[in-house]
This record gives sequence, C-alpha cells and structure tokens, in this order.
Amino acid sequence: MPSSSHRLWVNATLFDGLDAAAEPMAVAVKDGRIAWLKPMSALSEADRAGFELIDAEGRLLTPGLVDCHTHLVYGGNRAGEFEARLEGKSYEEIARAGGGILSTVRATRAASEDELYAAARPRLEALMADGVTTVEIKSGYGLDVDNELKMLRVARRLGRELKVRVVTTLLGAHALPPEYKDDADGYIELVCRRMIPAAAAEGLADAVDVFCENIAFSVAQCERVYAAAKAHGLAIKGHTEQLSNLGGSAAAARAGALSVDHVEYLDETGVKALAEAGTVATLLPGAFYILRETKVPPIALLRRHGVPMALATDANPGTSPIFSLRLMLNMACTLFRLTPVEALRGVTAQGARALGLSHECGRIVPGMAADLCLWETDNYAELAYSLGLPRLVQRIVAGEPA
Ligand code: DI6
Ligand code: FE
Repeated sequence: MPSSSHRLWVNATLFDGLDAAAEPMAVAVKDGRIAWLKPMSALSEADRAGFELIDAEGRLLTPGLVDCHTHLVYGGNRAGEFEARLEGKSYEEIARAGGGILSTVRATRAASEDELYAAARPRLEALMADGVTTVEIKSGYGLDVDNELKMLRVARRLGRELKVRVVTTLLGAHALPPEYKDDADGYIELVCRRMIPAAAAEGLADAVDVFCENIAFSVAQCERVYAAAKAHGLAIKGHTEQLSNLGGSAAAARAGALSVDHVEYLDETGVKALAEAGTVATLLPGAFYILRETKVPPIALLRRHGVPMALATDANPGTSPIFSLRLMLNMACTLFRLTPVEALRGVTAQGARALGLSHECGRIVPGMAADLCLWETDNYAELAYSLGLPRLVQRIVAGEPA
C-alpha cells in the first residue's frame, strides 16, 4: 500500500530553484520533505514502490514561491491617495498633509486584531493563489509597542490558519510616529529598549528591519537598531538606497544583514560590501513601477560581484499595492532586465536565502521541505514572460496538495 505521505511526482520538467534540469525528472517526497530526485531514464520499478504516483505529464515543477518582503497586514487603503497623485499632488505633499504612511498608521491603530486579520487574509490568499508557499510579513504601521506587536500577532495567526509558511519582521523603524515628531533618537530608543525586547520575548519576530533614508532614519540610528536586534538573537534586514545613497546597505552588510531591499541607488562600494558579507540584494520592481522611479538597481554590478538577487512584491498600501509575485517576475525582466532564470531564482532559492531559510525551502533538493508548484507549461521562462497564464495546476505544501 502506498503511504499517503509518500508521493512520487514523475515526468516533471524541473527547475530546482537555481537551475533547470536537462531531462525529465522524478521527485520523491516522504513525510513532508524531499526524499530524492532521479532522472526518469534511471527510475526503476523498485524506486516507485510504496509511493502514490502523480504524473506531471511533462509539466514544470518548481519550488513553492517565496515572497521575502511584504507589508500585507495593515488597516485601510490608499486608493484615494492614488487618485490625488493622478490629479497632480506629489507623494510629499500628501505626506505633509498627514497622508502617506501615517494615514495607514492611523487606520492600523484603529483596527482590532480581528479586523486586521480579516483585511490581510485575502491579500495573502491572492499571493498563495499565485504559487507562494513562504511569505515574510513586516509590521511597521503601528509605530508604538502595542500596535507593532498587534500587527505581528496577526501575521503569526495567518501562518497558523493558512497553508503557508509565515516569517515575521519587526519594522518599528519604518517612519517617525506623530508622538515623537522632532525626536527621532527618542523613538529609536523606544524601538531598541522596548519594542525589540518585547517582540523577542513573545516570540513574535524572526527579524528586525529599518527604513534607512533621508525621510526616515539615519545610518547611525539604523545601526543602533541592528545592535539591539542582534542582542536579542534576531536576524536583520534593511530598506536601503531606495530614494538616495546614504551607505545604508554597506552598514547593514557590515552588521550581518540577511538582505538589503530596494537598492536602486546602491553604488559599487555598497555592492562590494554586500558581496563580502554574503548579503542578498532584494529587488522590488513593484515599488519602482508604482513610484515611476527611473533609477534602475545596479544589476550589472550585482552580477559582476556575485551578489545573490532576491525578488519580492513589497506588498503595501502605498508604494506597491500588488499581490502577485508572478507579476514581479515579469517586471524584473522587463524593467530591470533580469533573465527569467535570475528572476525565478529570486522568488525561490534567493528569496529563501533572504529569509535565512536556505536550509529549509526554495530549492528542490533532498532534505528540504516539499513545498512545490506544478505549472501548466514545460518552459520555466513562460512564468516570467506571460501575465495571467500559465495556470498553477497544483500547489503543494509539506508534500500535501494545498
Ligand atoms: N519603502 C516603501 O516603499 C514602503 N516602505 C518603505 O520603507 C512604503 C510604505 C507606504 O507607503 O505605506
Ligand atoms: Fe518594503
């Protein structure tokens, strides 16, 4: 009798998270993990024994997709602001009038945990329908201890109730809350002394992130946050070089960051610092597109210095109200000139690396979680080339169709 937890996908066209296999493959899953892979030409009758067989019929099998950067828990939305921008108001004017990030902070503070959960769930389900099996969710619209923890609790609950792995990140240093107007150092003190310890003590955060920018926090302030995060055993990440070049990426890399994200304004010194530290550069073409940014991240330099590139939605109500990771594959190729292989690595192996999960997911190799996607195509490039198709035939989480 085949065990229900032992499944064998046969006749699969494989992209293993880094590369495409040269011939049709069989992928064996036992108890939620990848057990072994073999070319079909080498598969014996004995190999099939004890497995429930699933014939992929030549379709593309990839790792489940990893969206390593989202802000999908928030109250309200900013559709009105989108209209105002189209009528000629600038992002800055809107922010000065109390809109922008702070309007989302007001709506998020006003929402109960259940309301935030109900609002976030369909956003996450949209990503899952697109093939996402691992997602990172940041806080950053609470900007005080209670509301930041409230956001993180909602993120953890999404991970418990839906068939998706959720990684959480405390982004207390996202913007300056109104209570600390003109006292950024005082607010950083609150983040370091109260928010990080509380999030760590309650097991609510896997990592800590910052927004290092002229309109947010300085390199020195971000370094204080990194030190506090490390003291509490949390990984670190940064929103760096999105709108200007402050050297925030190099500082994050020196502090041992898993990833630096956006990086449109990154220069070669920064790229070298990433290469030296093994820090991932996460590209967010959705925010680039929505902001009609023209400065493209330094892709050629990142390639030349061998910096791993991840790719994510940055799903958020302001600069990337986008809930499709597959759209990011196309945008990364069209706007940033990534190759389809680089883009696909960005949402699989490199996305996992950006979350410190290289040992766990993002690749189809023995020992990894059996999080997989089966697509209605036999060509991986079609995932980046086409919008709306090919269809996701099967989404598999820990070996179970989900
Ligand atoms: N960079 C961004 O693009 C978002 N946060 C950040 O640090 C913007 C978030 C928002 O506008 O709500
Ligand atoms: Fe972001």
